[in-house]
Formats: sequence, C-alpha cells, structure tokens
Amino acid sequence: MSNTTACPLDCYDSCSIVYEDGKIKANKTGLTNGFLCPHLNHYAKHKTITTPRYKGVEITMDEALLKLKEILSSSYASEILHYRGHGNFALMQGVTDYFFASFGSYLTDGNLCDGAGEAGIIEGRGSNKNMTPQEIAKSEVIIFWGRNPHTTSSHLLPLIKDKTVIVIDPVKTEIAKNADLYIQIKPHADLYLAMLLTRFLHINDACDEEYLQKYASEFEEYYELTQSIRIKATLEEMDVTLGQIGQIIEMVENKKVAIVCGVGIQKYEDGADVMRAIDAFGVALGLFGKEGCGVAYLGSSRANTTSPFNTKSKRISKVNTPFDDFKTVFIQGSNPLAQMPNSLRVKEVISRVENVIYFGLHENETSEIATLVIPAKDFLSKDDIRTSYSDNSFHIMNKQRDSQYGISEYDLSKYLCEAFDIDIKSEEEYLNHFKEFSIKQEDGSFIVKGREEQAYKNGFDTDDGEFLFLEELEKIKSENDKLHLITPKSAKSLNSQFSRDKYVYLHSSLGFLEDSIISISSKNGTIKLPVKHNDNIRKDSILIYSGTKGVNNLTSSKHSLDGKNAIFQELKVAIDS
Ligand SMILES: Nc1nc2c(c(=O)[nH]1)N[C@H]1C(S)=C(S)[C@@H](COP(=O)(O)OP(=O)(O)OC[C@H]3O[C@@H](n4cnc5c(=O)[nH]c(N)nc54)[C@H](O)[C@@H]3O)O[C@H]1N2
Ligand SMILES: Nc1nc2c(c(=O)[nH]1)N[C@H]1C(S)=C(S)[C@@H](COP(=O)(O)OP(=O)(O)OC[C@H]3O[C@@H](n4cnc5c(=O)[nH]c(N)nc54)[C@H](O)[C@@H]3O)O[C@H]1N2
Ligand code: SF4
Ligand SMILES: [Mo]
Repeated sequence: MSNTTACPLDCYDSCSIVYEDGKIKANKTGLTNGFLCPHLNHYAKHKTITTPRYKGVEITMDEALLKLKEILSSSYASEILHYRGHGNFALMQGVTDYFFASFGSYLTDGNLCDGAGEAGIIEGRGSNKNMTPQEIAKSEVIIFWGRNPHTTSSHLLPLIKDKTVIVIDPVKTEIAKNADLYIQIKPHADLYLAMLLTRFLHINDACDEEYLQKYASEFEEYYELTQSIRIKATLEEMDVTLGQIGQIIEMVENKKVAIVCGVGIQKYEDGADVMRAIDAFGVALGLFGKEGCGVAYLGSSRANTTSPFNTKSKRISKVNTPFDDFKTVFIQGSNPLAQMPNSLRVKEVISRVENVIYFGLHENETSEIATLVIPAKDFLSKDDIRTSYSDNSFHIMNKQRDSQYGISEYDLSKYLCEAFDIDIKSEEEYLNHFKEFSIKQEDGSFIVKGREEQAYKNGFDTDDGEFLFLEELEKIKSENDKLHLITPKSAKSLNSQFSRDKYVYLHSSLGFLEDSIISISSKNGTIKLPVKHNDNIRKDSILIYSGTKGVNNLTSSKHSLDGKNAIFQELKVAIDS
C-alpha cells in the first residue's frame, strides 16, 4: 500500500501527504514543500462521529442503511433532494450524485463560494483557466486583491519572497502589513478601482497596445465606460487616493504582474462584474498568456476532466433552497444550517422536512437536527483522487488504514444502487476513469493532462478569441448609515469544520468594550457575540469569520446577478445599542 495521499479539504493548496507511523506528514515535494496547515497538523484532534443514529438513538451501520432505504422507498423520487457541499473536495464524492440522479431525485444548482467571480471570468474570457502558483512564482509584482494568503493559501508565501507586493483589502491582513503598497479600500468598491486603474493606465499610455489590438479590440468602448465614472466622488466613495492609483500604475508598468484574487471581492450581487473589471485591467496590461503574468482566482478543479457519474437531473438552488418542497433531504459533506446564507430561513424551511439525513464527519448544527445521521469515513480510510483548482496537480489519494467507523461515499452509493436496481460500476473503474486524466512527471508526481502552464497564449476562449469587456454598470443600492459585514475565512477552521471562531471583531474606536456581548442585526436576523478589538479593520465595517455560529443569520439568500452565487457581504448591519 502506497503511503501517499492528499489533503481532501476545500483549499487552494491541495497538499500532498505522507502517512507514516499513524501520522499525517507533509510531503517534501512540490507546492507542499514539507509543511501543512493547522487543519491537517491537528486533524486527529477533531472528534468525528463514530455511530449512526436515528431520531437521536444510536444504531448500527446496517440498521442505518436499512433505514435510509426505507426512507427513500417511502418518498417519491421527486420528493427527494440531494444537497452536497465541499467538506471533502475529492472526486469520488460525486458518486452519490450518480445514485440520486439515476433515482430521479433533485440535485442542486448554484454556489456558496466562487460562482459570481467565475461567471465574470467566463463572460470575459470564455472559460475559467487559472494562473497557477508555479506561474505566480515567476512574476515580479503581485497584487493580492481580496485574497488572504496567510490564512487560505499559505503555500504561496515561500514563492513570493523578494517580490513587490501590493494588497487591496478592507482588512489589514498579514500580507498587507508587509506589503510594498497597501490600499485599505472600502468594501465593495473594487469594481470602480479596477475601472479607474484601467482608465489611468490608458491616460498614461501604459496599456499594452499591441496586445489590445490583437485580443481586445473593443477596448476603446470599454475605456469610454470607464470615463463615465466621476473621479473625485468615486475616489472618496472608495476611500482611495489618486496618488495610490498612480503608485499602482508605476509599480506594475512593464513588469511581470500576477493579480491574485480571492472570493472576498465577489460576495456581492455584482460580484461577476467586479471580477470582470479586474480581468479587464489585466487585459489592458497584456498579462494573459505570458510567463509570470496573469490573473489568478479559484479556477476549476474539474478542468480537463470529465465525470463518469451521469448526473443529469432536475436541480434547484443551492443558495435559496426551498427545502420544504421536499419530504426527504440528503445532506452530504455540508453544514447548510450554518454555512448557507440566511440561516434563520434555512432553519425554518428545513424544520418542515420529514426526513433530514446528514452524511458527514463532524457533529454540527445540521447533524443536530437530522433525523438520520450516517458517519462518513475520513479521507485516510478510503481511496480517492484529488485535482486542484489552483494548480495543475493530480493526486492519487491512497487509502491509508482500515477504519471500523463510517461508510465511504462509494460504498453507500453501491448499497443504494443495489437496493434500487440501478447499475453501478466498481470503485476501481471509477478511479481508473479519473486516472486517465493524469500524466506522470519526471519527479514521479502527477499533473492533469492538457492543462496549460500559461493559459490564453493564443487569445481567449470566446467566439472570436477576443476578451469581452463589461458594457454597462449595474446600479447597486446600499444603506449608507450601516456597517459593512466582512465575513472571511478563519485560520483555525475550514468554514464550519475544526475550531470555529466565536467573536465579532471591530475597531476599538467604535467604543464597545472587549468581551462585552453586543447584538448585531441586519434585515434578515440578529446575532449576539462577544467583542474583540482589531484596529486592522475599517471603522465602517465589522468582521465575523465564516464558521462562527449564527453569522449567517445576518446574510441574504438572494443570488448574485450572474453565477447563481451566494452574496454573503451584500447586506449591511447595525449594532443594536
Ligand atoms: N484556513 C482556511 N482556509 C480556507 C478556508 C477556511 O475556511 N479556512 N476556506 C476555503 C474556501 S471554501 C475558500 S472559497 C477559500 C477562500 O479564500 P480567500 O479568497 O482568501 O477567502 P476570504 O477570507 O473569504 O477572503 C479573502 C479576503 O478578501 C477580503 N475582502 C472582503 N471583502 C472585500 C472587498 O469588498 N474587497 C476586497 N478587495 N477584499 C475584500 C477579506 O478581508 C479577506 O482578507 O479559502 C479556502 N481556504
Ligand atoms: N458567513 C459566511 N458563510 C460562508 C462563507 C463565508 O466566507 N462566510 N463561505 C462560503 C463558502 S466559500 C463555502 S465553500 C461554504 C462551505 O460550506 P459547507 O460546504 O457546508 O462546508 P463546511 O462548513 O466545511 O462543512 C463541511 C461538512 O463536510 C463534512 N465532511 C468532511 N469530510 C467529509 C467526507 O469525506 N465525507 C462526507 N460525507 N462528509 C465530509 C464535515 O463533517 C462537515 O459537516 O460556506 C459558505 N458560507
Ligand atoms: S487545508 Fe490546504 S494548506 Fe492545509 S493541508 Fe489541506 S491543502 Fe494544505
Ligand atoms: Mo469556498
């Protein structure tokens, strides 16, 4: 049995792991480079569910499977919803989609994560191909734009030493503290900053004209759109100075530039437009298809692969899910009661569902209300494959140990397929299907076949190979007397897995005492949390990390205008005195 596997978590880095003497260790090769992060360093400390239960009573796995079969038999297929999240990012997780789609049940559509930004990327470029960390390593200047690498992509850090770093983030993050230029932009002002940067680039004759003629001939029209922005008022609105815009342009001119974006920029209704405007700035600089240049985002872990799981099915929103349209909801690898927007709505509608089945590793808000709880096997106890959304690596996740607890996604699907007379291939056949997409490198590691080192070398994947610019601006209204809610990722949790944060962070000058409990509310709900001061946060914002219990009482279940994504930072909040 090979002792290598990979981290299954929804994370840019997709670390390669060696399992030795019952311990998880970092592989010394590639991006992993000998270190993991707190999640995997302390993986064994986090208690997982060992015993299935039905209506609060512990039962055996055999009884649980029988119960599951009974529940599914007693519902019409169209009364069943399969709701799957990304607690484990490996490819075999999708095998349950195969069962539920074949059974005739509903799957979900839309995204809690990066879908708005991805929609913007596809609208402009025609596809979503990422700039990899290996390419970022070759750049001279990096702009971290709404990405917090110390927390969410720490394996980038060794690659960017000695580079010029610019950070655009409303929170003064670790990377911002050490940046050559830090812009503490007002939340949700990035669209205008990206457009003004492009406008001033043009005014300064600093655009890559040759590139624009070849791959973005509509640039003049876009430039006109950028001219519709009133400079003085917009600078004030963004809390950015003309001097700072000049500094950015000076720093990026004629340099190899990587613009590294995260989900922070697109947790808003017009998230797609924000991403597209940042891409347009990259296009004006001629960054695409060149070594060490480009715009990085979350890419797609599925790029250059196909699924062996036929998942054609009816689908309903993953963001604003009408759970109560269903008699039975099967939740896998997700904690929707905490992580979906507008938790109070979710709680209310899910309370009307007769059978809520939770198939996961940890106890949480969702396992608490579930009728039937089925523990999964952890990644060390099952075979799988992991592709990355950030780089081109392909990891075979070899099973490392037998576990008496839980059931794998494949075994559960096999049981259900057999129970309901649906054909299913062997686990090995599915794994082999995925392995076909890999190619071995000289050092023995694998990458995904056909993914390019530098994407868009010969133009874009739009119909005519040219970049499509934004043509108009959405008018987004916001309440000016309230505070922005910043709800980013925490270092010690992976969304709601592991050690979850429990505070609200705000600037000390707002006048609330440390550890005093305050009540925060939005149009949708209220949450009470103890205060921690943090002067790295703007005075017009408060910060509550993803995974904090109750944070999503405050958020909206509306979709982004493009990309069917959640918009966790759209609603403003007030502190009730
Ligand atoms: N430790 C840890 N790592 C994780 C995760 C985790 O929960 N914990 N989650 C994983 C997942 S699911 C994802 S999607 C990725 C996300 O990885 P990131 O994109 O890095 O995630 P966030 O922390 O949500 O947002 C990044 C930054 O955006 C900033 N930001 C917020 N609003 C704005 C804005 O309006 N404009 C600008 N310019 N910046 C803004 C935030 O202050 C934050 O510093 O991380 C993955 N990695
Ligand atoms: N306020 C706020 N809310 C957010 C965000 C935010 O930044 N702020 N971020 C959003 C984003 S980007 C994302 S991606 C979502 C994430 O939201 P979810 O997808 O709900 O993610 P988690 O909270 O990590 O829950 C993962 C679940 O998967 C289970 N699990 C882990 N491994 C396995 C396995 O191998 N098999 C099975 N069956 N289960 C497993 C865990 O036990 C846990 O219950 O949250 C979104 N919600
Ligand atoms: S969560 Fe990310 S950084 Fe941590 S071990 Fe997994 S892949 Fe690596
Ligand atoms: Mo995410």
